[in-house]
Amino acid sequence: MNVIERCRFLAGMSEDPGNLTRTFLSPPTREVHRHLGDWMRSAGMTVSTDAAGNLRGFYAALNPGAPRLLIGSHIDTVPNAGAFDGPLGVTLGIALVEALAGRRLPFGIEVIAFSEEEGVRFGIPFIGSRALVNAVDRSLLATADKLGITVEQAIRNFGLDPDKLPEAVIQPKEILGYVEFHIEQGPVLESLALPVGIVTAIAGQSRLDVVFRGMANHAGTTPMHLRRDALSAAAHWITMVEREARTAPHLVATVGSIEAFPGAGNVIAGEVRMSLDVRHEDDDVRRGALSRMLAGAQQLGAERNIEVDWKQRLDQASIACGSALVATLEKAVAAAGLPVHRMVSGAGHDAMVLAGWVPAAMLFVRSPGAISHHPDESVLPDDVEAALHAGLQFLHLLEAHHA
Ligand code: HGY
Ligand code: MN
Ligand code: MN
Repeated sequence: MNVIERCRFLAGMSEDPGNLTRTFLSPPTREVHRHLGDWMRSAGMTVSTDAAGNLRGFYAALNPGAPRLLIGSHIDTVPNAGAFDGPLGVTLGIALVEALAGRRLPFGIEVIAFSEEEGVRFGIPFIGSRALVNAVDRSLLATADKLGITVEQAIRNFGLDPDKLPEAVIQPKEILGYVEFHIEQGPVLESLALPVGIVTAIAGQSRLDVVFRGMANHAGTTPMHLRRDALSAAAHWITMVEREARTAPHLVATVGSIEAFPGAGNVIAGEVRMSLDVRHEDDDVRRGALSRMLAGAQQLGAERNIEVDWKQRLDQASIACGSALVATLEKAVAAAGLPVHRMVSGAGHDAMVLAGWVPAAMLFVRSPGAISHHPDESVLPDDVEAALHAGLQFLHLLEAHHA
């Protein structure tokens, strides 16, 4: 199977029959590990699973003790996902090692399938890559999902030992850097008719849980002026969030999930629980917009006698990707005969977690129709070939540099 066939094959491993949903260490993850592990071993890698559930394939260097290059991405998905967001970066990493056909380099290669990047199950993203930078702390381990299962328990349920998390941590002096191949998940490369793009920065993101509390009451007997309707207040606030997000270029804000309680058609909603996701490559712009959105919620609450509460789940600073590693990736793209286009990522990636510890570089692959986080997400075979070619040039340039 080629890279695309492998991604589509893995997409059949889901916790929801009929669509692709694979959250942190859910049962289908074990099947994905089995197939990735087989492909890694047949490419000459030794395979292990760390205490955060990251599957790690190691391709030894010519000389023991040489540094290693990390190539990775995530294998968890959003609900009803596409086949390529995450798995493309892992299967491309394996394909690069396969292309070496047993030839050893002056550095090792570690291909990593991160266990969790989307943040779907626990509301906190990057659990897999956080383990590599020693950022899975007690409070994260104690975070519970909707069923009350904590991250720690999910790790144990998968047969892993959270006490071994320190063994997952990388030593920066042993690492050349981290490179992640990823679909762009946006319209830029397609609009420019380009196959690949070099990521120069990854937008920062704020993720919150927001609650509006009014009072449930009878839909038929409660006059409009006597209501404390949490859902109509939330509706006003969501349009306020959208209006605020339109005030600055590249600023985006999304209320992606909303639950109304008690959730009956003949009962005024007494409580509404929403998510809020705000992003921008400039952290001041993002945080400024967020504080105006929250002030707007409080203003609405005061006007409508609605209690407003929120819990910040994530404040992930934006990162710039400008290391020598990125310059080498640019040279590799040019050496592969491809146009070099630099761009910002609106989506978050494991690279932003690792960038705090080691040089990180990302190569985007065009997303046809700019569709992602959707079953129609796809990639073009020629673009995957181009990414593979650039990846091999990248290894070649690193080899020359470290010979
Ligand atoms: O939401 C994101 O930015 C990514 O898909 N985790
Ligand atoms: Mn992704
Ligand atoms: Mn994603």
